[in-house]
Formats: sequence, structure tokens, C-alpha cells
Amino acid sequence: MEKSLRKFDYFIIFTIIFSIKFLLFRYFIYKDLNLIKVLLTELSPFILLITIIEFCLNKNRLWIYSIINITLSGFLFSIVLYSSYFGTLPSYHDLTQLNQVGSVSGSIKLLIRPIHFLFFLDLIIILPLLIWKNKLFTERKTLNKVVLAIIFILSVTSILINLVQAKDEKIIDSSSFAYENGLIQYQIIEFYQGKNKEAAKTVQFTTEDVMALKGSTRISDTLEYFSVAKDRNLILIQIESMQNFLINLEINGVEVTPNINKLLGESIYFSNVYQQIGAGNTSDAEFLVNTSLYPAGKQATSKAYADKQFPSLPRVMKEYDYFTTTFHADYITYWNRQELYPSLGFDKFYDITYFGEEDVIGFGPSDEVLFDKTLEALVEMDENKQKFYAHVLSLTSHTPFEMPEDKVYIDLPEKYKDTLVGNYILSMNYTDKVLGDFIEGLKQEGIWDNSVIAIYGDHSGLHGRLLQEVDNKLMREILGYGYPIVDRFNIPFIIDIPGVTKGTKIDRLGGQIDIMPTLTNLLGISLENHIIFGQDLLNYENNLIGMRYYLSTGSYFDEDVLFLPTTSQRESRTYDLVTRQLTERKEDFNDKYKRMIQIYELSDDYLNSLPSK
Ligand code: GP9
Ligand code: MN
Repeated sequence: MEKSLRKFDYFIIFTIIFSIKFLLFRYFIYKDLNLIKVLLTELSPFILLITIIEFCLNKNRLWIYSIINITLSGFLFSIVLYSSYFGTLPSYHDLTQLNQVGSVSGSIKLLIRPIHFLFFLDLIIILPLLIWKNKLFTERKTLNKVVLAIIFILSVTSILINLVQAKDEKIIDSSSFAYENGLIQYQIIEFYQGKNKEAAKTVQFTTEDVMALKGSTRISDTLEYFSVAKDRNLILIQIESMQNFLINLEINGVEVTPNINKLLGESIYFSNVYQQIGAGNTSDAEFLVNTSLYPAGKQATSKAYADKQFPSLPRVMKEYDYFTTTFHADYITYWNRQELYPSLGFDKFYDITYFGEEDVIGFGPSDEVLFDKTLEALVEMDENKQKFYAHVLSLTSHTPFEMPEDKVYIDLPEKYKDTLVGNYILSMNYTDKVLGDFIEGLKQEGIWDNSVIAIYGDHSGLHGRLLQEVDNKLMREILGYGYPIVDRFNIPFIIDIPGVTKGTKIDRLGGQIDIMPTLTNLLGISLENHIIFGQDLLNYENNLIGMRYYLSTGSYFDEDVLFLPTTSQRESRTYDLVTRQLTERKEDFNDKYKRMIQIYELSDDYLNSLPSK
């Protein structure tokens, strides 16, 4: 009797432990403490596992349970940290990209809160108790097999009903889906749907159809700025983590980005442009600006479409006799770029093997090395009378923004010391400084006047739980209001055509998807037979842009608002793009929401229909 009770103990104890862990998990992610929901959604796979163990094992069950318990604790703990960094629930795709954890690892210490260790509390208390018990009762006897069989059948049935019902449901918002169906079932269905993608079909739509879905319109009959930069080199600079609020920002009378600010006097500056990356972060920004298509969303586009050949900016520029290159000081394998660059059709890629491992800051060689050696390569192309497109990707200003002392060039007030915001500002100031040297170099080498120089940010640097109380306070001081998500996603986009552009600020809505068509118009390059999802920001208005992964699917920016649909965590809401604040607007946002989802479907269909490399 005593022995069978002991076996029964395991069942009960681990069911309780797993329930508490999922309750904690759902509290951290959804602020939900509904135990019934945990039992109904999260627990069935674990009850099934426990019954199988009880059926099959007479020995070592405690160790098996403990391994499952430790794995589950680590798994839930990592998902909570991941969600607090990325603001979204990871899918199994993210687990297949663990070599990319460098994006987060430098920031983990900023994300962990003591309360997160509750996931491991039982290991300290319960494990020694159970081990001690195990020594007292070594003989084993299986729990009543009939009871086990009933529990087994019930849990299998509940999992199957759940999977069959949800398997073809469209996963619009992964965290809502996981909230309703359970974390494990969500992963299974995500995997199932990924494996059962519709076969590639030829697409039946045009860019005009996309424009109609967006509601975009031409500003005037004449095509402004068309071909004004014909045959010039294109130097497109992507600045790591650069947000728009830095532009013209002064702290105690000191400019944070003086070199970029100086350019504004002779550039077109788009101040109302937003990041649109998916799970592929930096590499998705590279994809967006080179294709004007939507990224895959839940996984890096460079992985999801690794085998595809994209119609792209490099490819179309090659038709106009440009030599196309990309410069990034990291290893090319990061974000699967060894596949992405051939997919995009670049002629040549420069990675760490060219830049060398000198002057490493954080992720890799410093931006100083990047710009110096990029300049050398550009000078060589120029000397060979080769017009070029150079996509240059900076890296130093990546989280956690820790700069060596000798690379700090401005003094910030004491209150910024050792804060995320302070470090962010110092690292952006560093990048601006070395960018300024690069610009000087281009001028001295005679390349500047014959080029178009465009600059934009890949995504936010200040986000989520990385920000402590002190950071939020500093941001409030900097912006003059609390730090809203509109400002988080707002990136600058600047185009300088020396001798042509004058200091012009445009606050028309745009996204990274619009960068390619805006540039091709200036270069006099036709995209006539291309399917693109962006638009030339100098000639079209009434934009509609979306962002996957970091915002729930169907969220959109239009000329007035950022709209976020209802999710498991919050009711739908809108932010005014002028005041940056939450609005009380109650009109029907459903129409544009549906159109946004349709746009993603078309972009996915198009990507699926493309030929292999
Ligand atoms: C990696 C670098 C950083 O090569 O571009 O990527 P991120 O973490 O910003 O996606
Ligand atoms: Mn990045």
C-alpha cells in the first residue's frame, strides 16, 4: 500500500509541479493566473508523458521526471526572457536558430529579474526531498493500470481533439494562439503548418493590385526627382539599432549625431519611417531594402527562403551595369547570409575574413575598421571606373552598447552613467563619428560628388524589458513624453545626392519596404516588371505598412495611426502618429487590418512562387 502510494506520489507531485510552472509562465507572458486554463491547455502533453513513464518504467523514474522538470523549467525560463526581449513568443523556428543567440546573449543580464528564478525554486526544495525518499523506498510497484489507462486515453483524446480542431486555423498572433491552445500544441501546429505549406503556384497579381490594397495614390502627374542621380554610385548605409529620435538630439548642448545632422542640410530626410523586420532582425532589414517584399515573419527570411532567387535591387542594378557589393564585419554565416547574399544577387560580399579580427567591440570588428576598409574597396572600384552599389552594414551600436573608454567621444551628465540609454547614446555617437570620417574619406577620394548616399536604421535599440526605471525616466526627459512604441519603431531614412538635394524634411509615412523604389526612381532605374510591396516615397502617398513578429499580425501604420489589433494580452488600440500617444479613436479599423493581412498573403505567395537559385 505504502509503495503504490509512493508511485502515486510521483504522479501527483509532478502534475502539481508542472501545473505551477505553467501557471508562472502564463502569468509572466499573459498576466493570467487561471489554473483551469492551465489544466485544459498546457497540461495534457505532460500528463500523457507521466502516464507513459508510469506504464513503462519501474526504475529511475525520479531521474526521468527530474530531467523533464529541469528541461521544462529551463525552456519556460528562456521563453519568458526571449519574450521580454523581443516582445513576442518564440516558435520552434527560433530554436532552430540558436546560433543567432548572440543577438540576445549580451543583454541577458539586463533582462533577468529575481522573480524569474521561481521556475527553479522547487529544484532546491523538492529534489533533495525526493532523493531522500527514494532511498527509503527502493521497491517499485506500478500504479493501478486501469486508472493509468483511463488517464492515458483521456489525455490522448484531449490532445488529438485540440490538434485536429486547430491544425488549419490561421495563426495570426502566435501568443494568442498559444494562449488558447497551449504552448506545446502551438509548437506542434506551427511545425505541422510549416511542413504542409501550399505548393508554389504562379501569382496572378501586379504591383498595381498591391497599391490598390494599400490605398496608395500618386502625388502629382509629374514624376518628381526621376533619374536625378543617374549613373551615380549608390552607398546605402544601414546603421545598427539606429532610431529616429537621435536625429538632431542634443544633450546638455552636445549633439549626439553631429555628422548625420550636418548631412541633413543637403539631404532629403524622411522622419516618419518605421522598421518592418521580422524574426531575422538585421538580416531582414537587408532583405527588405533590397527587395521591397515583406519578410517571412516568424523566422529569418534568409532561412525561410534560403533556396530562392529574389528579384532585387542588386539584380536590377546589374542590368544597368553596376557592380554590387555588401559589407558587414561579422561572419557571413550569421543570419545565414551565405545563402541570403546569393539569393539577393550581390556580386561580392565582404565579411570578417576581409575586415580581420582587429579592434573588436562586442559583436565584431569596430565600425571604424568597417568604414576604413570599405573605403579602400570602394576606392579600388572607383579607380577601375566601375560604378557600384555598396550596401554597408554597421555593427558596433548593437545591444548592450558597451563602449571601451577610449572610444567615448562625448560627456554625458552623471545621471546617464552606466544606464542603457546612456550607453546607447554613446555608441550611436561613436558610429556617427566614424561615419563622419568615412564621409570625409569619400570626399577626399573624389567619390562623394558622384554618389547617392542613403542612411537608415535597421531596428530599435531601446526596447522591452532592457529598459529599467531610470532609462524610462531619461527617455521621458529626452522626448518630452513617456517612451511609446511609435518612437521605438521610428527609424530615420536620409538621402543625400550631393549637388542635387537640398535640406528637405518629409513627414510622409514610409517603411523599410519603400527604400528600394524610392532609390531606383532617383537612379532612373525602372521597376516596371517587378512586383514590389513598397512605394516611391517622393511620388506616392497614403501608404499602408505592416510589421510582423514584433507586432501582432494585422497591425498597421497608416498616415494617421499605428493600429494594434486585440491579442491575448491586450485589447486593440491605436497610437496617433503625430502626438505619439494612445488615442480614444473608436472608428472601425477592421478594413485596413484585413487588407494588411491580405498583403502579407500576397507577399508570401509571391516569395513561394519564385524559382530556386
Ligand atoms: C549580426 C548583426 C546583429 O551579424 O548584424 O544582428 P541583430 O542581432 O541586430 O539581428
Ligand atoms: Mn541589428
